[in-house]
This record gives sequence, C-alpha cells and structure tokens, in this order.
Amino acid sequence: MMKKSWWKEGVIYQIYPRSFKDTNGDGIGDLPGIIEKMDYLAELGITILWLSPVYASPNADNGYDISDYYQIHPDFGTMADFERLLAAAHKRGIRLVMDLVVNHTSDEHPWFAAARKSKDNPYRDYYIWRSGKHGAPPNNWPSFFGGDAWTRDPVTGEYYLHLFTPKQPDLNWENPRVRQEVYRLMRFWLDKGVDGFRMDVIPLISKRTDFEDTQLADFRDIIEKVYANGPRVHEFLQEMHREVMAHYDMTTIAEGVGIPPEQALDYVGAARQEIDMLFHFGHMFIDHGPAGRMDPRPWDKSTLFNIFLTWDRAVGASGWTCLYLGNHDFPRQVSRFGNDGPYREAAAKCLATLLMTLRGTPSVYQGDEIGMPNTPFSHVEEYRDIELLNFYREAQAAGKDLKAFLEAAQTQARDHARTPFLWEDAPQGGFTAGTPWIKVHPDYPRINAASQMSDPGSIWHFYRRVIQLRRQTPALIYGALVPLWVSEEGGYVYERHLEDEKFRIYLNMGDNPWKAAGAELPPHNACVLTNGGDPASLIMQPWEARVYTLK
Ligand code: TEU
Ligand code: CA
Repeated sequence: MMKKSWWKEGVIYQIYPRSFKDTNGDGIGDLPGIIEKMDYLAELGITILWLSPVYASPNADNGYDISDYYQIHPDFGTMADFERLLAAAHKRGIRLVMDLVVNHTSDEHPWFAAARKSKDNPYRDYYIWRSGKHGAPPNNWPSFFGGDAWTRDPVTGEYYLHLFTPKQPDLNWENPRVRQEVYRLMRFWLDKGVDGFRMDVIPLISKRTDFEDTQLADFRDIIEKVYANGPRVHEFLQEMHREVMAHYDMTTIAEGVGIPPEQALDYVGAARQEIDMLFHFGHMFIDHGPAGRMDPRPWDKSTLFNIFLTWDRAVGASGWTCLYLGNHDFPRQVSRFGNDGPYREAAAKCLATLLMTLRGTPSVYQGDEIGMPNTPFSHVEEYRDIELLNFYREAQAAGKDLKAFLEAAQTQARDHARTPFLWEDAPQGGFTAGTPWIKVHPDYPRINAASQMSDPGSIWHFYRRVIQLRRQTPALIYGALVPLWVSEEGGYVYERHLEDEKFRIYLNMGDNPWKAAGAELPPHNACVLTNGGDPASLIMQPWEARVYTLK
C-alpha cells in the first residue's frame, strides 16, 4: 500500500507575487496583497501555497536571480510581512512552499561580486570559471535564453558559466562550501516554519565537468543529456536530504526539467531519500519545434494523455508527480491546451477535471481558476520577459520575419501567465490602484474573480467543487489509473481504483461533439460531477467533463 502523505493529499496553488495583488499602488503585487487574499484561497479549497521567489533580486529574471537569500525584496514588503503571510496561511490550514533557486544566483549576489574580483578570491570557486579558446567561449553550450552559456569577465579574462542569462551565474556544486551555504539558507526558512521548497531547475546542479562541446542540435536533447541528470546530482540530493530534509516535516518538489520518465524514480523513489515529487516536462514542450518555444508545432490530444499515463507508470507506487498544465513559464492553459474562444468556460472546467482526477498532486496556477486566457499583446514593447525579449533581439539580428515572431509570441510567450490576476470589474482589473508593471488583460469586465464567485455556474465555483471532490475522495488521490479510451480528437475515458472504490472519468477535450466510447455509460445518477452536460447522453458536448462513481 502506498505511503500516505499530506503533500500527496493536497492541492497546490502557485502565486507569481509580482502579478497577484498590489496594495501600495506601485503597480507591483506584494505580500500584504497575498495576506489580504488568504480567505479567497482558503475558500477555493487549496491546501499548499507555492510562492514564486520573493527574495532580494535585481529582477533580471523576475526574482529567479537572487542577490540575497535571507532578505525579502522591498518590492514585495518586509520580513515581518512574510512572517504575517506564513501565519495567515497556517491559521487556515494552508502550508507554504517557497521557491528554491540554487542552480544559480544573481550576478549581483555578494558571492559573485567577490568571485569576479580575482582568480584567487576565496569565493572564486563558488562559480564555474574556464579560460576561453582563442578568444572564444570554452565550449558551444547555448543558454536557455539565447546566446552562449558563457560570458567573458573582463577583470580576469576568464569565462563563467550561466545556463540562463549572464546575470544568473551557475553555482559550482562541486564545491562543498557552496552546498553547505545552500543547506544553511534552507534551514533558515524551514526554521521560520516554511513547509517546503519547489526546487528551481534542480536536475541541472551537477555539471558534466569535462565541459566538452555538444553535437546535439535539438535544445530539448541538450537539456536532458548535457545539462540535467549530471554525474553527481543524486549524490548532492541525498546529501541535501541527510543534512536538511530528514530533519523537518516538509516537502520538496523538483522542477523536473530534463528528467526523462525512465529516470523519474532515481529522483522521487521513496527509498531514494532525495525528493518527494516532481513537475515533469513531458507535455511542456509538446508544441515546441526543433528551434524551441518560438517555433510552435501542432500536437495531438492522445499524445497529451499518453504523456500523463507514461509518467504515472514511471513513478509507479513508489514515486509521485505534480500535475499541472500551466505555471509562470508557459502560456495560459485554457489557451494552450483548451479553447479560449466560444468554449473557454467548458474547456477551463474540463482541464480542471483532468488535473483533479489523475494521480499526482494537482497544481493550480493563479488565474487558471477563473479561466484567464492569453493576453492580447499588440507590440513588442508590451512584453516584459527576458526570455522573449532576448529571442526577439536574436530574431532581429538574424533578419528574421518579426511579424511572424510576434504572431508566435501571441501564443508562446511566458508573459501570458504573468499579466495581473483579474479581481473585479474595475480599473486594472482591481489588481492595482497604480500603473501595473505589465499590461492587464482588457477582458477584466467579463473575466474576474468577483463576478465568478457570485455565479454558481462559474469556472471558479467548478474549481471549488472539483477540488473538494478530489480532497474528499481517496480513490482520486491514491487510486490506480486505468486508461480505457484515448483518441486524438481528445476523447479520454479512464478510471481510478482504490480497493472497492472506483470512479470513471469521461472528458471530451475537443471542439466537436464526441460519442463516448471505451466503456458502457454508467447510470446517470452515478454522475458525481459534470460541467454542464447530460450525464445520461452518450453524446458529449465540446469540452464536456463527467465523473461517475462505479458501485
Ligand atoms: O524555469 C526553467 C525551465 O524549466 C525552462 O523551461 C524555462 O521555463 C524556459 O522558459 C523554457 O523555455 C525555471 C523557472 O521556472 C523560470 O521562471 C526561470 O526563468 C528559470 O528556471 C531560471 O531560473
Ligand atoms: Ca505593491
């Protein structure tokens, strides 16, 4: 029997603090704004709050470039605000998971400021330095965000490694002092009562220290085979577990970029004593062509379900995954995986049903519970994300068709997930009384939390119901996943079994009516959840979702 845990039975809600709620009119979301909305979160029924980084940062990558792990960024408030937020969450039975970004720091972190001073500085080997080759970088590794993964530092003439931007130098995990620094900062937050960490790009911390050129062309292969799953990654994670995790009632969630299914249990197998669960990336590059995010490709819906099934089998009874379709790094899920036109409401509810009825801890990204779609950006000046802006500059320099680039950005950019939460039909969607740091979705009169909370048929109320169903149903948490039917037009039929409890889920993940197949339709009065269809009819409407209990 699978081991039970609070982090398996919970439902995660991810907040991108910069865009959640502004209370001081500077156009930037802040911690008091999250405190103000804690009852909203409790009413939705979520039990674990994942906070994207709130530490001191020059915001080159909106906080994923940390310059002081022990300080709250003044944009977000003070340490006292943080402690009030933590208490407000705990008072409502909500646990708080912080974002741990320790593959790299900001180049404005004092460690790096010292390291770059001289080759014999005591902090030099906190980072990864190599001399170039005849004035060129040490190898041909590309950055996630365009350009080389190396930058030459003029003071000593050596290059330093940064898998992301030059303002995010990679930490040298080979150095035991670096590892001890990480364990110390983890304990600092855990001793405050934090309940765990989402571990940013943790599969990348062990580098292939021969730093050979890569012959691989597809960036996804480079991530998996060159950057992730390095020779000492498990040694480091097991040491971290011995030094930190083993001493706290906490959870750890790996951002599992680059981990292939066959290596899942190396990270999250219960006996491994490494990490509890992982966000896998099987589906997150599903529409990326060989040139990556800005080279979108069509994909079919049976592939999407089969990826979830592959990962369910990969972690088996011993491991665990987090189920998600969106976060701050990808376009809005209802636009990317659903329908943000005539079927937006049904699609948002259908995707919620998928997430809440598979095996793994579901993660709701802020705004998905009200079906926020991608934001219509009309020109490049409206974008804020360093990744998009770098790719735009690269396209410009390469003389590429910028109109086509911006068309792709309209469906692919990370900025879509970063526009402010829409609270009410009021200026700036009620997010701020000031000028927002990024464009507010113009549809806020129609799409906002306040109007949905007063409409029992809304997406918000559906999320509340399906979260409640999930949390009170052991079979939907721990039950085995049994696929019955998967079709490329998006007909999914599957069951969840736990002892004598059985549920059968039918989803029509498409824009056309679909004749339910795969299994005899249960009696209509066995339907415990539907997003508006007729549970007695074999014909499922576009984006219709149904959950039946089987006696
Ligand atoms: O994301 C790294 C990552 O997994 C990549 O998928 C990244 O999201 C990129 O957009 C892919 O095109 C983590 C954080 O979630 C992201 O916000 C940071 O920018 C990045 O690491 C660096 O810390
Ligand atoms: Ca603010």
